[in-house]
Order: sequence, then C-alpha cells, then structure tokens
Amino acid sequence: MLNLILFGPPGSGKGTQSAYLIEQYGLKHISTGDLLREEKAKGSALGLEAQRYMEQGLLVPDEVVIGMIDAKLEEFAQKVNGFIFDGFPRTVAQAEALDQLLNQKNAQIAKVLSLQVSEEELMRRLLHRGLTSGRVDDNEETIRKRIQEYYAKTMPVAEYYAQFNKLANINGEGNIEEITDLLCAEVNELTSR
Ligand code: B4P
Repeated sequence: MLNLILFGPPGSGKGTQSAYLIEQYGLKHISTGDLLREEKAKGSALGLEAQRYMEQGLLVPDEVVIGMIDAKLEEFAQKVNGFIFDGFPRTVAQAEALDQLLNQKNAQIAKVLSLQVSEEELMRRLLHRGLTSGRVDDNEETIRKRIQEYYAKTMPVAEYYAQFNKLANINGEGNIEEITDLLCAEVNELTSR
C-alpha cells in the first residue's frame, strides 16, 4: 500500500493537489474536512457537533476525527492501492492514532508531503474562495483563527514525522501544475525504490 499525507496550513492546496494525485496514482482520497462537511449536510449528531468547532475556526476533537478515519480504513483498506490523507492528522495524537490503525493492517505512512505557503498568500486564497465557497469558515476572522490553530496544534505533526525521516517540504506557491510536478517527483522517487 502507498499511503501519503498531504500536509499544510488551511489554503495551502491540500484539497486542490489531492485531486491530481488520486488520479495519477489510483489512491483513495480521505479528507476529514470533506467528511465533516458531509456529516453536517446530513444533519447527523456528529456533524452538528463538528459544526460548532468549524464555524469558529477551531479543530474538531481528536476522538471524533479518529473515529471517522477508523471507519474509512475498515471500509476501504482491502480494496485500494493506498490512501491520500488530506487535512489529517492535524494533531500529534491523531498522528499516533493513525500509525496504530495502519499498523493493525500491516501498513504505514510512506511520506508526508508538506506544502509551504506564506500566511499572506493563504489569506489571499481563502478570502478569494470565500467569495463563492459558501463556507462559513472562509471569512477573515475565522481564517486567522484557523491559521493560529495550525501553528499551535498542527505544526508539531511535521516534527513527529520528521523524526522518522518521512517529511518532505514542498514549495506550495506558484501555479498549480508546477506544484503537482514537485509532488509527483517525490512520490515517483518512493515508487521507484
Ligand atoms: P479542511 O476542509 O481541511 O480545509 P482547508 O485546510 O481550509 O482546505 P485546503 O487546504 O484543503 O484547501 P485548498 O488549499 O485546497 O478543514 C476545514 C475545517 O474542518 C478545519 O478548520 C477544522 O475545523 C475541521 N477539520 C478538518 N480536519 C480536521 C482534523 N483532522 N482534526 C480536527 N479538525 C478538522 O484550497 C484553498 C484555495 O486555494 C482554493 O480556492 C484553491 O483553488 C486555491 N489554491 C490552491 N492551490 C493554489 C495555487 N497554487 N495558487 C493559487 N490558488 C490556489
């Protein structure tokens, strides 16, 4: 199995680049942001709880997202070549839980692709998306909170994977195709070993 994490702050291009990578490598895309928004749209208890956090730009509690990932791994692990985790893990506790869940399936993370984008560019992209996305969290105040949460709780996840030599930093500024090429070069190096 080829399991990749697309990592980076809100607006760094995780969702955008996942779309290309799943096609290129035949991987299953798991975005916790998308899963939470689906739950919210269904009006489930989990979705309504998650919404309270998301609309304030806060991370949803670990046990909620870990439970969702567990269910998806159970559903798809036997059926796919691997996964792209997009927006997960966002805390060190989530990273440790993911390692355990994959271990139970004799699998592991091959690489964490970390998109590097300046705060100014993140703000520009997300405010632009907010004009059409209809997302309650794409407004200036909430974006600032999301970026703060990223630095406080999510950045340590990069260090967690760096200690296992699994972290690759990728320049996430520039046109989308150029960034896809940089990501593919990293993945091709893994698959040609
Ligand atoms: P997500 O859905 O993961 O939202 P995101 O980080 O804002 O999106 P992403 O980074 O994928 O967007 P992209 O850059 O592709 O999370 C939303 C919320 O859900 C979180 O705040 C949290 O509350 C909750 N949540 C999710 N996962 C969680 C977890 N594991 N634990 C706890 N809580 C969790 O796109 C941004 C924009 O940039 C787009 O408009 C795109 O077109 C544009 N763009 C992309 N690449 C570009 C480029 N190279 N140049 C110009 N524009 C570009």
